[in-house]
Amino acid sequence: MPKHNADIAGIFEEIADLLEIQGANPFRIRAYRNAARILGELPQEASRLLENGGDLTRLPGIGDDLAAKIKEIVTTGHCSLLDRLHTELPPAITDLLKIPGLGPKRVKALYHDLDVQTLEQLYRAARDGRIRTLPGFGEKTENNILQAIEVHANQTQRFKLAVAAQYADALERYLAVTPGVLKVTIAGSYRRMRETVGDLDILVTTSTSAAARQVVQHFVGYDEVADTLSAGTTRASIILKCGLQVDLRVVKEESYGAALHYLTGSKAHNIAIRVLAQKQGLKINEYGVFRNDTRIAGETEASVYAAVGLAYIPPELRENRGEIAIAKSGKLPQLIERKDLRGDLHVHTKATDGHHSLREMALAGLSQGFEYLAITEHSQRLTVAHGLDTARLLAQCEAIDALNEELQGITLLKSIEVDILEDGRLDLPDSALARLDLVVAAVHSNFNLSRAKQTERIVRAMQHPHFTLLAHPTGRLLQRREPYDVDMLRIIREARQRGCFLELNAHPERLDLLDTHCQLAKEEGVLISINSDAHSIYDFANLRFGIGQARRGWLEKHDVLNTRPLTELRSLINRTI
Ligand code: DGT
Ligand code: CA
Ligand code: CA
Repeated sequence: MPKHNADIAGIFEEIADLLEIQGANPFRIRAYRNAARILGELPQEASRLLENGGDLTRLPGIGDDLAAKIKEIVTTGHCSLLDRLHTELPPAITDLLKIPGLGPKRVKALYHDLDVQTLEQLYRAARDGRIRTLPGFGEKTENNILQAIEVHANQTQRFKLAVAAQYADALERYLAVTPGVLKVTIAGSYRRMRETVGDLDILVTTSTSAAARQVVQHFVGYDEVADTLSAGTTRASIILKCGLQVDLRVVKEESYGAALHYLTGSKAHNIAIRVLAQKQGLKINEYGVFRNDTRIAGETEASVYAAVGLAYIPPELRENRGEIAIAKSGKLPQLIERKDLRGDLHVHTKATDGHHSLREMALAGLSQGFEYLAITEHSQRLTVAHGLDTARLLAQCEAIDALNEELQGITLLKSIEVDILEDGRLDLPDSALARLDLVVAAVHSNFNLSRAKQTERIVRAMQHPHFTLLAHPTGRLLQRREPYDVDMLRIIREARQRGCFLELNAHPERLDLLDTHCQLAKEEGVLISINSDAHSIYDFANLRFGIGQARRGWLEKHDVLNTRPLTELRSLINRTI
């Protein structure tokens, strides 16, 4: 029975997709998409809110009808509207949406005009050149579809980190209260904070073998289990109803560190460590570090690293990307932590497509321990988000000035998330931008320009005297839209030359910049701003994933712009070049 917010959000997304394929009223479709987003970002489980007698209609964007649907899903595990839509449309139609580049609008055209209902039929239609005949498709799109189907066929499903986190947190709580359990730790790519995970790997410690067997039984008895792949005395594998696989490993306390190190990976890191150990006449496995047959380490991860002459390497660095050599030299970075952030430079409000007022966002920022928030609404070109024109922007500036007079402990900075137009101009006049504390700029259109043109477009935007920060620099949406083709090194170097900054957007679908680009920016001396892109007071919770990504990119406190106190920030964002 689906209980987690991610399950309910998934149902609402599917409803929105199916309604759009049917050609339903756009407002109705949008309501489901908004609700899915709100649920996806809600820190508390909706099912628990209901259990405690909470009122779902108090959540932004959730009216009586949606609240009733959430309740129906939580209590029955079904949504009758979705069941009905499934009978009205071909069963495999949603598979088509998994092909990058195919949204509900295109699927609607393929279905209504070419009667394409399955991936197989899509493939044949593309191969036979029928797709290019549809209005708005063309030969290039047809070729892209063909390629995408081939890639899709070779891919196994991965889960976004934030989605996996909901299942991981619940399972962790469930196992933690199982009799005989001492420690529960989620290892694997999840612990390394990879942006997507293939499966979850859970490590549990017990003091006896009998307790271990009991934990395995308890694990396979979890009520979200759809299928048990294997269940032994110290290990088991299950598939949850959402399709996520979970592997369990139970060990004794004395092996905790060695087992955790093994299960955390990455495989490449593990292999490199094992080779290093062999050179020193040591053997490493899940049970410990051994010299001949004597165990010399294994109770903690730190003891494992120390046994091979290394400092403790944080999980996010364990990708065999140079971390072992650096650990040997004792110069590992002091990775950034959530508590180092003093503000957020990308925040929306109700004035455009956010859900809360300036005041509500300010108070939420304050409760995050922040000293400042930059208010960054969309600009006029983004009509779907009711982007601000000059007059509305200036009105908001006045509202911010007034609120700043009144607020204690937090300062709102006047800003904008201005569109970068196709030719690199910004979507508001200089006179308006000059009034702001900083200008955040982003690409929201023309994603398919050539590499040279896209790079030139962004570089031109950065040359604008008021430009401060490039938001979500690659534009990718995880599993939905590939990054646009740009020369990131050139952009990073331009930023350094002009005193600009790049964002690491912490939204779970973006996580943009990528980790390797963060590392590049650090090497080139360009500061990164880790921002939530909050559209509601709940979204600051997403910073956790941005911090994970930043740590994977080797970033330290001093590499991050929004760790600076306000006065220092002000002098950094005050462009002189
Ligand atoms: P995923 O699940 O695809 O997102 O990635 P991981 O890293 O969680 O990989 P997974 O679940 O296949 O295995 C969990 C950990 O177990 C992995 O990070 C390292 C360790 N491991 C798996 N296979 C091997 C292996 O062949 N050799 C070594 N040394 N370690 C392995
Ligand atoms: Ca895994
Ligand atoms: Ca696994």
